[in-house]
Amino acid sequence: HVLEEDLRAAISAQQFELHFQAQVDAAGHLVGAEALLRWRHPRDGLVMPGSFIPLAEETGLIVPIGNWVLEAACNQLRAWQARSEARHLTLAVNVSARQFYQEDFVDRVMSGISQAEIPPARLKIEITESLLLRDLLDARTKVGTLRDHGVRCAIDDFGTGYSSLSYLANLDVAELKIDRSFTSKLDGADNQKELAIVQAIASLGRRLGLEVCAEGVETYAQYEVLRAARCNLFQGYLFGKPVPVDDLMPALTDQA
Ligand code: G
Ligand code: G
Ligand code: MN
Ligand code: NA
Repeated sequence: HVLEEDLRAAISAQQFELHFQAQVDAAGHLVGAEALLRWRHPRDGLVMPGSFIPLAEETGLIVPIGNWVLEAACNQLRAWQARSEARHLTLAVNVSARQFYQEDFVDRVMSGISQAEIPPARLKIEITESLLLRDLLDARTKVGTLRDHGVRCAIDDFGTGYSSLSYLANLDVAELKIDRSFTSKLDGADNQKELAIVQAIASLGRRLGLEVCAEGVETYAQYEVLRAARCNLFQGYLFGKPVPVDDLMPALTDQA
């Protein structure tokens, strides 16, 4: 059981790290990754976000933790920029409502980018539908300002929250991430509804000029269905679990 004081200690002891899950294109080429937070606990080993993010949100500690995530992501992008084989990779970070609605959130993002001297288009911000619901006006301003600076936002777990299609008309988001609850049923016998939903999201996204990422791709059959639906990014255990950076692109670390 995680306590607030444990979490505070973890921040000052710098016990957080990022793992990376590959994102590939329709040809199976690595095009980017999602950064996923882990807590390297001195006694309990690797602690997953489900065990501490809720408390971090409740206590507000998600703000300093999230700021660390942003900075670490920018630093990783900086390292990739120095390698010709990795220079094209994008990195997506998850952002909690509490962090996103801080007054200085956009400034934080932009100062992380400028300190790391990375192209803003390499960083993506993942937000959820429920986050948008909290203050649509502020969200719209923040998403728009980020986009003006070249930073793209993705709607995570798309289709599972209180989806309002008007978000898509009113927010300058760049990507939809189809929730894995749809993906996981695509190769089952009774897949008609999920298939229709995925095809509709993908074609809506295309018509709106958005990227469409399918999450939770575990089988080749799912990948084929999603490619046929014309999703353009794919993420899931088929391509790799979240791993430390050195395991994301082994070819990259061999040399150096
Ligand atoms: O693999 P996984 O257990 O890592 O991730 C579980 C959930 O934790 C994800 O759905 C994601 O939304 C959340 N999460 C992962 N990393 C972060 C992070 O850096 N910040 C926030 N706010 N949430 C994260
Ligand atoms: O941010 P988001 O809620 O999408 O977090 C991704 C979560 O989904 C992480 O916990 C990650 O470990 C998990 N995940 C990623 N790919 C797969 C997959 O192919 N199958 C399953 N079951 N979970 C996955
Ligand atoms: Mn995510
Ligand atoms: Na998701």
